[in-house]
Amino acid sequence: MDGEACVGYRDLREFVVRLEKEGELKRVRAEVDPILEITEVAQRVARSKTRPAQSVGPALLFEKPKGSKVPLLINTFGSVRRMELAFEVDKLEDVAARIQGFLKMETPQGLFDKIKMLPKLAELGSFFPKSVKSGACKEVIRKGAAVNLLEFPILKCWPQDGGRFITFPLVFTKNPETGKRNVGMYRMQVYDERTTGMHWQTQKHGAEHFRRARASGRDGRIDVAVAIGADPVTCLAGILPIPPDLDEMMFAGFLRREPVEMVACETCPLEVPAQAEIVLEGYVDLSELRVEGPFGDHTGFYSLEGEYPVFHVTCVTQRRDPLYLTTIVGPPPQEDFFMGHAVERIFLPVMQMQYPEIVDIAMPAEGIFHNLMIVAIRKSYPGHARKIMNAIWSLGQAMLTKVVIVVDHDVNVQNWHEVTWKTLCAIDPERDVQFVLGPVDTLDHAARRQDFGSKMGIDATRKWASEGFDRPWPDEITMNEVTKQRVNGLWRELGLDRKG
Ligand SMILES: Cc1cc2nc3c(=O)[nH]c(=O)nc-3n(C[C@H](O)[C@H](O)[C@H](O)COP(=O)(O)O)c2cc1C
Ligand SMILES: [Mn+2]
Repeated sequence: MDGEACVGYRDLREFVVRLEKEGELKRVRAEVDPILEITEVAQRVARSKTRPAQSVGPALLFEKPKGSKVPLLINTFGSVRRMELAFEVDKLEDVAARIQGFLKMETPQGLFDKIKMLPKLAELGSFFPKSVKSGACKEVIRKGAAVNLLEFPILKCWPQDGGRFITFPLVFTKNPETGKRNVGMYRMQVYDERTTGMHWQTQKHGAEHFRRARASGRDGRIDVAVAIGADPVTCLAGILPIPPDLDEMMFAGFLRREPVEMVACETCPLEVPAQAEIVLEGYVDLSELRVEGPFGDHTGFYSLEGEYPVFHVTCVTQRRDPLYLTTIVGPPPQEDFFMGHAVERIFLPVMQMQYPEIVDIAMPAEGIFHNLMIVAIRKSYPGHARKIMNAIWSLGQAMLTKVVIVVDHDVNVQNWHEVTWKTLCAIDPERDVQFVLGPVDTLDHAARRQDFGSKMGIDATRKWASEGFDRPWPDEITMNEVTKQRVNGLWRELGLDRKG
């Protein structure tokens, strides 16, 4: 396994120990209220004041959230460094390289090729989730009337929020037709001790399971289990934009280089990570919808109220001393920027596999992921930039991208200043902007309808004669080497170096 030892964190608390050792976590011993106060403290500590947000404040462990005996962990993944620690790599590109290694496995031709591939396939097989009989998440089991979500320090994040929200859940469902598992991170508004909202947006896999179950008229319910807090990679697996029916837990096993241990639920036929801190078991009634929201969202605005399914909790299993993992979204950049950034780095090779002309992509924090993607391509035929826009709009969750800017390969998309400068210089707006209609992000409050609206592509590549551009395209200004060398030689004599 890449010659590395298997040292996957077993659970969230092992990650906390590591973060503390690395100086990446601070404990808050004073009592702080999960109603708004924790948000304000976390914002002051964690928000970056500069851009690009490379390294910001530490993870915070609130030991005494007001009104609860359960400590609360937040901003756990809020820096590139902590993301690297979570994946146990020196840089996120190392994760991408491992994925690329697997994608590059070509279909074997002869017997020898097949044999050569076996170790890789065996390695892949060794990452499949492992069913275990029990686990730490079963230390305490409460059923029925003994269930009380209000014992947990669930945040009310922002003043106009409709209530308290569980913000870092792993929501487990099964496709009612194929039986395949899905895990998604969908926020859950707490209505009372045993009921929450289930905010799976319409294009997400959980929502699809719900619709399939409804269509087949099963007994009026779909089983749902929710895990809160597990080893860091498993926690992050809920946000991975992978195809439907590809198991997020398998992917998590691959990323952490060790299978995720799964244990059967007490009251429903689902499995959850055995090392989770807290597990909520229950069901979503197929005929029930309830008003959810408003919620201060990662757009930096409140998501409006909407009708969403309702999750009924029938059983809670947890550790004796659970940690409650949560996060806050709000005006960018927040912790979720680093989650999205990790996803961007890790999935770039997957995109390049299908579209090798893609040199790099960037999703700046202010674009909230779905509002803006900048793509650099090695352009090789007329209309190439438009082909890539359409490719982006046909990919998994990237289909929701409101604005796609396509630039030439020599533009550094990680440098927003350079992108702005060169994009604005490269366009004749009427000619180079393209609009399409299609699915848009549920959180897009400006779209003409929820989930449906227009998207814009900007072709900011150099225009070619074969694209009907009949003027010369100017060169970018740079100094020639001869002059640079001459001035290098003169430099000391000029006495222009700044002191101190
Ligand atoms: C902090 C955070 C909160 C999120 N909240 C929601 C949510 O409430 N509803 C939703 O549909 N997606 C939400 N997402 C995005 C999904 O987790 C993401 O799209 C994921 O890939 C969905 O899984 P799926 O593709 O299996 O449906 C959130 C992501 C993050 C990082
Ligand atoms: Mn999925």
